[in-house]
Amino acid sequence: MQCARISGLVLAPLALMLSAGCEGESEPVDDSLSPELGEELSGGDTTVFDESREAFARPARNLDAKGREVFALGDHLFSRTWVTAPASAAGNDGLGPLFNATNCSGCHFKDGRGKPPIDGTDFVGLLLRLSVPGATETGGPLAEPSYGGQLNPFGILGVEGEASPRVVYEEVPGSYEDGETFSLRRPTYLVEAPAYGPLATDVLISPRIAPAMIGLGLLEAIDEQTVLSLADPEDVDSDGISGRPNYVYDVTKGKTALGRFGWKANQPTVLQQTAGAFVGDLGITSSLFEEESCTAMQLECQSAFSGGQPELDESKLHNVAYYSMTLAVPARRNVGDGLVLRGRELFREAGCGSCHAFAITTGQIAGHPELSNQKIWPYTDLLLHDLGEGLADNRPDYLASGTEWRTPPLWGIGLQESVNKHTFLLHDGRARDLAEYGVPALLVDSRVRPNWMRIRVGRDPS
Ligand code: HEC
Ligand code: HEC
Ligand SMILES: [Ca+2]
Ligand SMILES: [Ca+2]
Ligand SMILES: [Ca+2]
Repeated sequence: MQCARISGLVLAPLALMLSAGCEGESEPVDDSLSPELGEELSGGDTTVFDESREAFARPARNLDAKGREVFALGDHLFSRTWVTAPASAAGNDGLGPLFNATNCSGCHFKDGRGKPPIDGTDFVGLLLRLSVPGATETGGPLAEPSYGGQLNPFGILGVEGEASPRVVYEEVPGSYEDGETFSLRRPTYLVEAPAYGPLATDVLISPRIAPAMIGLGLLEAIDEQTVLSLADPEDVDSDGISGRPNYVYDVTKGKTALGRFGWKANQPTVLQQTAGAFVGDLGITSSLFEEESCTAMQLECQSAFSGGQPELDESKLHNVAYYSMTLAVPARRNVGDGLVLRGRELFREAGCGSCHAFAITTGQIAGHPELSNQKIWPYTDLLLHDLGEGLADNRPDYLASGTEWRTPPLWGIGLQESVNKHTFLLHDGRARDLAEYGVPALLVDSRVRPNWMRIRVGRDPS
């Protein structure tokens, strides 16, 4: 993240609170502020102290030796390249027939965040979820009839990739109250050269960037009751914030469960998200999702070689899920720094913490003593919030409407630039830097704006 002057008087310290690490700023600071006990331990005892490019790639600090072995096995599977079946090394094949990438780290590069594609480059790191209006019997989005629930740009030999997606950005100018101008990007997605006929005329497209992989097991370890205690769907306390839970289908339990993962809290567990990524992004089946994602139109896809029934055995699936759950959160830096503390106060006063919740204590999670009963600082409530038309994808996902998004955790976000060499933020990567995430964050839906505009930042869009 950059340390340059950020537009508006307030964003700079806010940015610093999240990114921490700029030096040489000369703003007056309030000496009475001090960090809370353990505030730097974003992930409790799991927290690692690492600011390097590997900051998102470490196992939980308190993980025992046995856990570290499983972590290492999962790590290998997360970054290895999968190949087409049949391959000489049985158990390592099954890529495709349709896919988005050949390994998990192709999108979650260095266990961090994907980079939105620039025109002319391969469309990885960002994927397009597809559906048509309506819902399945379990309440999920209804897949687009010819292309399924996700656009897969690539196919194995003999199977055509689904299309060539592209994104074009429009610059939308705006200005702050002090007259300084800014420009925000508004993306439009084009699905060019569709190989299986035209897309449904009422197709709904949700662009989603690959999020960082840190601290996911801790988020799963938060008791459902704790999440629900942060919800206020009818805004009974009239503070303008009305977070509500998503409820989604849990395949293993065979019933509905609280949604926690994905940009719309559309997945209940890391295990299900992992199995979903294997089949949806790589084309690799597992016990949770035994069917390849070929639609009725995709005949070559249906008759392609399989890498096994299922392709991924149970222990491999378990190891990758375990890895995904135990990637550590790096510590917050410079928590005692005057500017950082001032940023924290502004963050609080502006009401950011009403959604990006401060400290939460995890509950008990089976098989993971290292994640249980930890005081963590995730800066998320895991709830859905209506952010208005500007950020809408207009594609419902279980209970999430077309304008709702799950509050993303902010832990570690200041290290994104070191790890991923870019500063793009938000669900589709449209925000190019600090100032741009600040602006959309402040220009949301009028129902939430009045409260957290108590500090007057940015321009009123109306
Ligand atoms: C094509 C890019 C891509 C690939 C490849 C990919 N992912 Fe993801 N991943 C995403 C996107 C996009 C999301 C957000 C999904 C959503 O919002 O529905 C995500 C979300 C996740 C999450 C939940 C994170 C969170 O904060 O909610 C986990 C866990 C995950 N992926 C694991 C994996 C694993 C394991 C693999 C390899 C089997 C993998 N991913 C491969 C793009 C990718
Ligand atoms: C009403 C709840 C709410 C409030 C209040 C709120 N946010 Fe957010 N924030 C969200 C949601 C939801 C997103 C995801 C939006 C998206 O991806 O399109 C988000 C995204 C972000 C992101 C980008 C995260 C990422 O992973 O890309 C940052 C940074 C951020 N908010 C900071 C702030 C700051 C600073 C404030 C206070 C000025 C604030 N937010 C207030 C709900 C909120
Ligand atoms: Ca396959
Ligand atoms: Ca597809
Ligand atoms: Ca409220």
